[in-house]
Amino acid sequence: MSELILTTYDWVPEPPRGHVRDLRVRWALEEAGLAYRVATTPFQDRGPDHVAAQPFGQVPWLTDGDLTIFESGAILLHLGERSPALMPADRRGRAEVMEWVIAALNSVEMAGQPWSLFRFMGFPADTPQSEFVDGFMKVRLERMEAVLAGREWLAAGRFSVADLLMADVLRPVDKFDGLAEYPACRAYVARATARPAFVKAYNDQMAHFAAADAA
Ligand SMILES: N[C@@H](CCC(=O)N[C@@H](CS)C(=O)NCC(=O)O)C(=O)O
Repeated sequence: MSELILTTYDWVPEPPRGHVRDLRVRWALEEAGLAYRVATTPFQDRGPDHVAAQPFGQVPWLTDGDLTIFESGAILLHLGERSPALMPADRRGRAEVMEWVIAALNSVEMAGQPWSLFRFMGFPADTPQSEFVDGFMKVRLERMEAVLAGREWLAAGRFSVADLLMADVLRPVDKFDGLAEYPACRAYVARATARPAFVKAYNDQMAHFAAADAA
């Protein structure tokens, strides 16, 4: 098996710590028990090497031998191929995991990211723009609430990368108390983030950026 290298920033400001998307990949690697090391790229000065690995100048990316993969969803699906702890091997189970991975990114994060950013930036709540963003979030959360009221995990009757990703997508919404009216969603995030692999990944990310401060 080739060495796995996860690249994240060398440093980020305080507010996004605990939410930088290398966390998803750390979490998956910990769930799978796959050995890896963390490499860094400058946050402040994003050069051509960075853009060659991640065309948007963002993080994370994963190096797996001669492969370099960007986009957290693609990385999680790649790791799912490497570990049955992350994705079942059967055709139906894999299809379910893949649809929920894409749903997390394309249906839920697409609404959750602007919703969280509005709060993070402190934009006023009583504007048409804010109401639009709230409405978009609401229709997605209503559907997620109905789904999660009826099952513990999203795909194939078991925990998978789909849950890891969906829970991470819902975490910023929960942080700004956006799940208060969605108890099944809130319990799902709590259930997923109580897993030892999440706790390890979270603590490792926080320690990584704290070490950068100290340096
Ligand atoms: N769609 C990308 C998004 C990556 C992303 O937003 N990365 C953030 C850190 S969590 C970043 O690098 N932000 C800095 C920037 O966009 O300049 C993925 O899921 O990997």
